[in-house]
Amino acid sequence: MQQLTQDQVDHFNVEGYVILRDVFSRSEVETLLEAMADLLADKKRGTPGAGYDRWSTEPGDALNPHRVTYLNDIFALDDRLDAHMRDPRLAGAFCDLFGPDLNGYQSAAVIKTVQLNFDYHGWHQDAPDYMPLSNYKNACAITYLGAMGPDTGGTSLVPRSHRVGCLERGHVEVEGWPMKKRIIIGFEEYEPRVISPQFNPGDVLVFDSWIMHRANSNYTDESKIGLINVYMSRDCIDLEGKNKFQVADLPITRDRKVLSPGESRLLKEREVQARDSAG
Ligand SMILES: O=C(O)CCC(=O)C(=O)O
Repeated sequence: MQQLTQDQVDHFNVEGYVILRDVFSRSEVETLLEAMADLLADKKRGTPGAGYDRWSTEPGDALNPHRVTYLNDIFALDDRLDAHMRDPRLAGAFCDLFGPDLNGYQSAAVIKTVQLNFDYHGWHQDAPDYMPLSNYKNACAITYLGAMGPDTGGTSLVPRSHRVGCLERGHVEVEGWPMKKRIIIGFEEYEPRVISPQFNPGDVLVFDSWIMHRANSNYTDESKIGLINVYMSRDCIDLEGKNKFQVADLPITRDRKVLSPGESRLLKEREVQARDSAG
């Protein structure tokens, strides 16, 4: 079933993003928060596949006691998060954008810990990390599990910046900081066009992997969680096999039908074998 209106598809194509409001209900958000709380409870500093707050090693809040800032391949860690990645409202929206056959690219959580200055995360485009890809049909959905805005862990974007190509990237020292800040060289030109929407729990931001964006700081006393699902069209090929996540090349839909975890696994094995034997 079509999930996006033509206006929403056009908005994504022209602006490089679209905000979908109230996609997930309060109780669905609660379930996802419970899943994340279960995962975060035992993610002690140093766990592979996780990143941690670089400012503080003090205990965080009840939701995120070890101050995890990101966690990869969450679909493989909890059935509720696997089900979220396959939710027809997300997968269907991406089918409306990219066609009937989708593969996964990333399944992660970005967690803005309590009082996190996330400025170091910096302005960036995702695509330079993914390139070379065979086409542009690759984009990210963030599902917000809290009220998240400019200084409360939301996401800022530069509308229409997705078709300027990949800009040069850099890292700069900031006095007194324990880490370098990621930057886009020449970003000043785009700065006046930045938007920082307010998101409510259950809202979804879909954005093109070439758009300039930034994860915002969280100056509250509650961890704020965004679930990241990056999907791409099956014909968007990762030409150098750069993607080492477990979700890489995992079939999510075929002919718009959402596959079960078992169907996905089997099909991935078959498709990878067929590709390898074709050389
Ligand atoms: O968590 C966010 O607000 C943005 C995430 C982000 O920058 C990314 O996934 O590349």
